[in-house]
Amino acid sequence: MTDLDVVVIGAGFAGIYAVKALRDAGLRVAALEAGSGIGGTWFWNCFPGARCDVESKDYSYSFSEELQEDWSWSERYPAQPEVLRYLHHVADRFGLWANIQLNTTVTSATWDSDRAQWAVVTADGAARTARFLVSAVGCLSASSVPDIPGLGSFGGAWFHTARWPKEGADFTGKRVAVIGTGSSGIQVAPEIAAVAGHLWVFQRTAHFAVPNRNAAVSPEADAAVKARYRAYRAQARESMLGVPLTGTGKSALEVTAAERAGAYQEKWNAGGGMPFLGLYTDLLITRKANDTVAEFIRDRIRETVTDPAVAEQLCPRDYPVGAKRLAQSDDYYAMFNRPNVTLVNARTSPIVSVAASGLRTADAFYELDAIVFATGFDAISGALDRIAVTGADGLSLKSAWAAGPHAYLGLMTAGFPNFFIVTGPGSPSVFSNMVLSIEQHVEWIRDCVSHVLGEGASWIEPLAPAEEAWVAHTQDVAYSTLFPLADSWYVGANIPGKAQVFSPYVGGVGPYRAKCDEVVANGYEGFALAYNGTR
Ligand code: N01
Repeated sequence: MTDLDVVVIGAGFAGIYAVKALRDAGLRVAALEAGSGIGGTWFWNCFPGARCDVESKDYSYSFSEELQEDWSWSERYPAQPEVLRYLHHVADRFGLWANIQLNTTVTSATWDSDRAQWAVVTADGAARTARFLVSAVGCLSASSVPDIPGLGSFGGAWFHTARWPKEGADFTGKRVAVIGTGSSGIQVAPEIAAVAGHLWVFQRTAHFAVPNRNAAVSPEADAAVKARYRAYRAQARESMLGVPLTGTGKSALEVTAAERAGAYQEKWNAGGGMPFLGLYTDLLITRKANDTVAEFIRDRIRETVTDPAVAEQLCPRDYPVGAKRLAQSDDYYAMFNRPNVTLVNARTSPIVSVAASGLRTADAFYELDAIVFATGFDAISGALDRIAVTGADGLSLKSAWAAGPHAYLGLMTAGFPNFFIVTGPGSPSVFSNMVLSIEQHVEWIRDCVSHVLGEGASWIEPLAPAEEAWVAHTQDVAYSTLFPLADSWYVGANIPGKAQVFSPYVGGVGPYRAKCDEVVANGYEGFALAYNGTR
């Protein structure tokens, strides 16, 4: 008998719910978590300004009506500490701590076909066996620091936003560089600018950002959400992004310029990225439609930033709005009006090296006390790449994914029996409200595990042709949109040498859920069960 029925890797939103769901299904389950606390992305990304860009009423579990009732969010867009408090509340409320092992980094997982089990080894040398392995490592957990010569010689302090020190960092009066202007850089820079002596923001690619308009959630608003939560959640599950949105249902090009401008302004005033992109049906489909919203945002940047030359540099031009994650901030662009903030063009003047006292670009040297890397992640496959996962016949996941990560329905990949990936490549994952997509995957996995056990089978794995057909479908859907037009982490373009494949499924969470349900209704179509260890 194996030590456990299921090993779950990670204890963020996905791992926590996997523990709850699998344990409730009567399985012996443990989540192994590298961090010293639960929370995953919300544990590691504790940098100042870290805040969710999905509304709290959406970015929360829906599996328990009692949980929904007894938790009240304080803000429309929750800040990192509140999300972490929520996850602690969930672990306490459902008694999950006994099934979670912290400070436990999984280093390898090896499938044994003879025994029909996984052997999971952790950094402390301990080994556990389990029939099923569930990856809940997250899409954005392997942080990426660019390989800049001389970084080791830097005499000041340096940080990565996704490995922020728990004790915090004091930038008061300091000379600070922020490198990177994606969602993380856009959130952290204004916080640093507020206290720093001087802040240089190194921008390689300008990024679109829209306002948050964050606000406290009043008791009345909280009660109103709770009064119709069940119907609201049902709507979310059928939606495109996992959040009910009210768009116009029209093409951006079929309305007048004045009507469009009015609609964009309304969304700008209301705040939030998803409502913006859902406004017209073709904003993410045709460049001409997208250009209308791009120009609207560029106009707001020009209106906000007083130095016209700086404003122009902050105007993104290289990619369609939304093809990189639309950032949200109420103060990022205005920050450039502060006398202690300088924008550095790291495209025309790339960073070349770091020395003891600062950072050198192609044409200047910046004396610094601290460097903050907001340079993102080896996304989607990076965290699994850092674990030696070996499937049947000695096949390593790294080699199976050498040409880019892939999985049937984003859930399982051929050659890796009884191995499930929560929000894996080929699922809506990062193109949706992650919590909703996590719940759907965890419930699907729980039911699949119960099915395998109920059938008396040794294992389940996808058939290669089914996986290939799904991957081809995800590509077709992606390439009918504007998403692949950006050099983004969605395609792996941010990691030098990484194979570039657009892996998330952008066809919408509603259609995706229907497909997953249909596969089950058709007797796990595209999957094969093995009996008595025979493939
Ligand atoms: O990372 P990114 P992120 N020299 O990859 C730059 C989620 N998230 O951590 O675009 C100079 O988006 C790079 O430049 P370029 C969200 O899904 C959510 O900000 O490659 N610059 C880019 O500007 C998001 O999309 C929230 O030219 C270098 C930046 O670093 C995802 O996480 C908050 C460089 C990286 O941007 C990732 O966001 C935070 C170099 N050598 C994150 N290397 C919320 O919920 C990289 N860059 C709000």
